[in-house]
Amino acid sequence: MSLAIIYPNRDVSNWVAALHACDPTLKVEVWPEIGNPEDIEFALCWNQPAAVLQQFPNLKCISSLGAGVNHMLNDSTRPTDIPLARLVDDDLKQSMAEYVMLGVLEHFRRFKDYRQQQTDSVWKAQQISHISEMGIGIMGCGEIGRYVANKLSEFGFSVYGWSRSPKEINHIPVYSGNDELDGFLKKANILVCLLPLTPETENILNTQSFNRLPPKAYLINVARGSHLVDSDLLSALESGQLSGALLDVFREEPLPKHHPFWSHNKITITPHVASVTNPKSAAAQIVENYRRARNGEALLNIVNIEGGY
Ligand code: NDP
Ligand code: OXD
Repeated sequence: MSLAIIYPNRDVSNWVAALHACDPTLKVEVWPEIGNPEDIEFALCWNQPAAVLQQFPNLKCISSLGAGVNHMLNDSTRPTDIPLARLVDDDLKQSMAEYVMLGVLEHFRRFKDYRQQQTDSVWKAQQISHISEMGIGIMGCGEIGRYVANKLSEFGFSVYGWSRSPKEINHIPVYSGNDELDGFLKKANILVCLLPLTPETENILNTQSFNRLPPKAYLINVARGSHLVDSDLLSALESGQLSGALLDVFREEPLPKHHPFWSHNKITITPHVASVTNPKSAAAQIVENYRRARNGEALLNIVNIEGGY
């Protein structure tokens, strides 16, 4: 019996090594080189091709290779009677916190202006507000959002959260539900999207939301490209309602060469690298989940399929 890694067009030797470091006896197969499909009990997937999961009649668990599961839930060929798990991982949280902190500080300390000034040989100090006056709104206070919120708050920013259900995070005010969205947005000089992509959150970064933010707000989207209405971002940058954006995720990835975001001087682009799963740190929970699935025990980090995350 074995575990299959299904990650098309990727060298997954680091995953195989990390899984074997946790359990040298584990039989790992890498799709499409699967011996007997009946042996596969656990599928570890990222961007699996349609219908691939239907080949395995003895599957006991499907797991995302990342935190997000929208790619799995959108696969209409996924066997719906098999439980779905995802990754919750300390390295993933830390790495996301590094990325968001960098984006926040770069904007707050006006480094883009200084880069332009260097190009123009201009010596001029830019005005900045006090760190405590810089409101940062974190949309999505789950495993990653909560961690990022705490790091920014510890650093001295005024941090606000927004989630579906009410919750408490240390000294950070958390707004919840659609009724409290406007109250949350109006505090956010920098808006960070860390929501899962669901039917409720798709297109949530739109003109209406941007207009609720303080003027010249800054957007950081590290969640999914389909949270953002691309044309609404371009209009908000044009009008000055938004002063800039840092985008790590896009509706189509890789971002097509002709896309207007590439050449926009107020947009910074990274290629979906805000937080990349580290096999060495994530492998143990996968091996443990495989053990649990085989023994019929409750799985770790199970996805609420109805809720969409
Ligand atoms: P979680 O599932 O732990 O957290 C999701 C949060 O979003 C929860 O706080 C949840 O609220 C909130 N939420 C969900 N739906 C709504 C809604 N309709 N309205 C308001 N709040 C809502 O996810 P993670 O923190 O682990 O990951 C978040 C996302 O980050 C992933 O789904 C993925 O898309 C993205 N990601 C991106 C990476 C990158 O490199 N760019 C890397 C890793 C993740 P509640 O707490 O009430 O349930
Ligand atoms: C994830 C991602 O969801 O890398 O883990 O986007």
